[in-house]
Amino acid sequence: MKQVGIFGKRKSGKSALMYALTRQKIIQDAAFRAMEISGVTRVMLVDTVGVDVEDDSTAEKSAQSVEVALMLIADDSFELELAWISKLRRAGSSVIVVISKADKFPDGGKALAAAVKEVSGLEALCVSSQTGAGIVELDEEINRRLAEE
Ligand SMILES: Nc1nc2c(ncn2[C@@H]2O[C@H](COP(=O)(O)OP(=O)(O)OP(=O)(O)O)[C@@H](O)[C@H]2O)c(=O)[nH]1
Ligand SMILES: [Mg+2]
Repeated sequence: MKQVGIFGKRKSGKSALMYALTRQKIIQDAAFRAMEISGVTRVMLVDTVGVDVEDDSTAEKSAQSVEVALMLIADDSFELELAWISKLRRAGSSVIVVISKADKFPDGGKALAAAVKEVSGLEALCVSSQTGAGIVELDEEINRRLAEE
């Protein structure tokens, strides 16, 4: 089964995002009954320990096995995240950059996404697990990346 890993620092919102994505799937599948089984069993979402923990070997291990990786960025110090993005790509993962807890920013995370783009050239999706903003778009992007794999 294909795996989608959720990476980010401690308390960046990884587990909340996993729950929001799962809930989104369940709601969708309730509406499209025919898709129910394939939709639910098609991918495995993998929650990980923070990339900023002292012993990040379990995150390293996950990095080797996921087809698609979400890298959460929750504030404007994101050097470690950029280093992990390179690492994930070298391991063969397709990386989606996520501005996490977007509801906490007055502009919905747009300025932070622009800063990430300026430094790395990467487009980030602004997502809030709390309000649900961007969850559908993220779900669609994950599916696009999985289709490319
Ligand atoms: N405002 C806001 N708070 C959030 C959001 N997502 C998570 N949080 C809060 O941020 C804190 C950390 O969220 P978690 O989902 O546990 O983060 P985590 O990355 O799994 O944390 P660890 O597993 O401890 O590394 C909690 O207090 C959440 O309620 C969000 O989208 N918006
Ligand atoms: Mg967690």
